[in-house]
Amino acid sequence: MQRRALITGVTGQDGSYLAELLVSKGYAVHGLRRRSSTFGTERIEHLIRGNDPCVELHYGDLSDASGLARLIRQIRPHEVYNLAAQSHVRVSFDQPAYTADVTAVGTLRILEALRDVQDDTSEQIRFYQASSSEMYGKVVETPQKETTPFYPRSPYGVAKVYGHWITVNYRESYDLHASCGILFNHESPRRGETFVTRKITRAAARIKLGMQEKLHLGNLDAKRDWGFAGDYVEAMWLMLQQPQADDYVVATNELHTVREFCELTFSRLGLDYLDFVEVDPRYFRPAEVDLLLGDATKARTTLDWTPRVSFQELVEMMVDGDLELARRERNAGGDTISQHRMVA
Ligand code: NAP
Ligand code: G4F
Repeated sequence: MQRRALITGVTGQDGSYLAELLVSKGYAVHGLRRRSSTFGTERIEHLIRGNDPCVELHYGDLSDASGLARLIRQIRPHEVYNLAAQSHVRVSFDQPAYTADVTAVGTLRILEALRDVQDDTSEQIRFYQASSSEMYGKVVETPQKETTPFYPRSPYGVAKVYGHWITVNYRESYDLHASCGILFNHESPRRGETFVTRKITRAAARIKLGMQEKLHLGNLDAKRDWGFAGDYVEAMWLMLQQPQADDYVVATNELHTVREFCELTFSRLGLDYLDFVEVDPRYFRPAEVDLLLGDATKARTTLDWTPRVSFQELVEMMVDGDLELARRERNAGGDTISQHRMVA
């Protein structure tokens, strides 16, 4: 029988890579999309268009409990991947209540729908929760692993801690097959344009082509463990193939600063970042996460998962993608960036 999967957040970076992976494995893939005045499906156009689309989209929102319950009853998925979230840390300081409603309570709404439908189905539905290294925040040990205590530093991080623990609680209370992937930062050419890596590669490519003069950033000394999103969605799928649900750190165990990301990006284009990058305090956060470094030993030994794309390859992939995009924009004679002065 063909397995059915439901992905919330299918229009986002990870949702698009996960949908591709599940389609390649023969799943019937369903995706939750929220209503917007624009299409918002750029990352998955190749999966939803044509006579025989690979992914079926359904309108819904993590704030709408009854809609989520109805959808889950209708699809009866074998696997549910909860990737939807207000996922921007800086924005969560501006929209803390909204972030809590979607990123924290939204997870509970899905778990409640699963708990109800689980009672009248013979097969156990498997659930994946997108937990985050941001939960470690002001880290109490390095590297961080599954047993490291959480100390979140943003409304987003706090909301993710709730989503994490409510998932663990439903696993222990109702025998749900519910797993949390504690994923460290992962990027790609499909990364949202206001996350720091994509902001850098996008701006550097435009600077190279004379379409932009400067790049304004916040804390250049922040350290992160950056991997490739395409590698990380494989870990999500592997977690749901295990006989027992559990929680796993997914990371590269390599540390780099924002400054290093700038250096590599600009040098790929034959430029020196010092000539173009300016620090703008508007991009500082009320509370910063200085360092995140993950220990993915458990994912490596239990899931047989290892990252394939190196840091250097990731930067090159993103720079090359954005150079191509900037060329297309220039040739079309337009400037499609409307948000590069937004504070995020
Ligand atoms: P992303 O690109 O920002 O995608 C977020 C997705 O959630 C989008 O599809 C978005 O829809 C959807 N969404 C937002 N609010 C919603 C709502 N109220 N109802 C339904 N859908 C909603 O994020 P990502 O980088 O792919 O990350 C995927 C998940 O992993 C997120 O939960 C994120 O917090 C978590 N995570 C990410 C990382 C990372 O480094 N990327 C690391 C750890 C954890 P629109 O397209 O309409 O905006
Ligand atoms: O790219 P960022 O916005 O990612 P951040 O805050 O680490 O969050 C991302 O990773 C989390 C996993 O740990 C996810 F859960 C979350 O959903 C998201 O995907 O910022 C990275 C670092 C920060 O320290 C920030 O202060 O870069 C620093 N930074 C410096 N200048 C900047 C900027 N970040 C942004 N977005 N914009 C800047 O101009």
